[in-house]
Amino acid sequence: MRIAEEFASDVVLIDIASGMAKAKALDLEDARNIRKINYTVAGSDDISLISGSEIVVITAGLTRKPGMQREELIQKNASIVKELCLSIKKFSPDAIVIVVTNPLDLMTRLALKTLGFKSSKVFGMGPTLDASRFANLIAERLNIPVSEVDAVVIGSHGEGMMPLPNFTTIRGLPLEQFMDEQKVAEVMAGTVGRGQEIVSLLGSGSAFFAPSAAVADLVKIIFKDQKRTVGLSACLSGQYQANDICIGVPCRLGREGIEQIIELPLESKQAQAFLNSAAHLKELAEKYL
Ligand code: LAC
Repeated sequence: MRIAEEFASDVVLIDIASGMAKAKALDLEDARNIRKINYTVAGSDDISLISGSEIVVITAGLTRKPGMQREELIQKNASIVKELCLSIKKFSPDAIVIVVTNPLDLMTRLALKTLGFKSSKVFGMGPTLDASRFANLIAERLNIPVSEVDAVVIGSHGEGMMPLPNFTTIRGLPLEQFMDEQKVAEVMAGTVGRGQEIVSLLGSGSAFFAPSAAVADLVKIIFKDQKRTVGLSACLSGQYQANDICIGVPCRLGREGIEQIIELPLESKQAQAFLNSAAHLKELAEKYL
C-alpha cells in the first residue's frame, strides 16, 4: 500500500495461498477513491504476472514463533526462496531483488546464488529497519524528535546485529554526548531484541508496519535514483575483510542498485564482532544451503 500510494504505480502481489493476494489487491484498490490516488494492484497465485518487473520484493516464508531465533527458519524458508528466485530469473531477469525473508542475510545470499544476478542488484532489507528501531528507542529515551537521530546499524539481522553508537548522531553530534554508557548499552540491547519483543507480544507472525516502511523507502531510493546511504544486507567481496557472505553494511543505493559499499572505520572490538558475525553466517550457509 505504501508503495502503490507513493508512486501511484503498478504493484503485483503474489501469494501461494490462492485467493489471499487477490483479496488483498481488491481491498487495496477499494481504498483508492478515499485516498484519491489511481494506483493499480493485482493479486494472484500465478507468478508469471511479475513479468518485466523492475523491482521484486521477496517476503514469502514462515515467520518466527515466540522464543525462536530467525536462524531456526533456515531450511523451510530456503526452499521457498529458492523456488521463487528460479521464477524471478525466468520472468524478471532485469529486476532488482530485495529480500525480506528470514534468516535475512542467509536468504539474501541464497537468492543471489540462485538468481545469478550481479551482487549490486540483490540485497536484503534488514539493517534499514534495525537503524530505524535504534533511532526510535534513542528518541524515546531522550525525549527528542525521532527525525533528529541518524542511526547506524551493521552486522547480521539476528543476534549478531551491531548498533553502532560511535557512528550514530543527533543533530550531527555523537550519541555518547547525550547518554551515559549504561543507557547506550540499554538502547543497543533493546534494538537487537525488538523483533523478538514484537513476535512475543503478537503471539503469531512478526513485525510488519516498520518493515514495510523500510521496504517502501528502499523502493523510493531506487526509483528516484536518490543515491542515499542506507544499511543493506549486501554480498561482500573483500570489504570489511569478509568474502562471499551477505551481511548488513552501509550502502549507497540508486537506480542500478548498490553503487558503493561504505567501509566504516570500526573500532577494533567492533571489527572483531563483525568478523565473528560473518563467520557464524558462513558456517550456517555452508551447513544448510
Ligand atoms: C523483525 C523481523 C521481520 O526484525 O526480522 O521484526
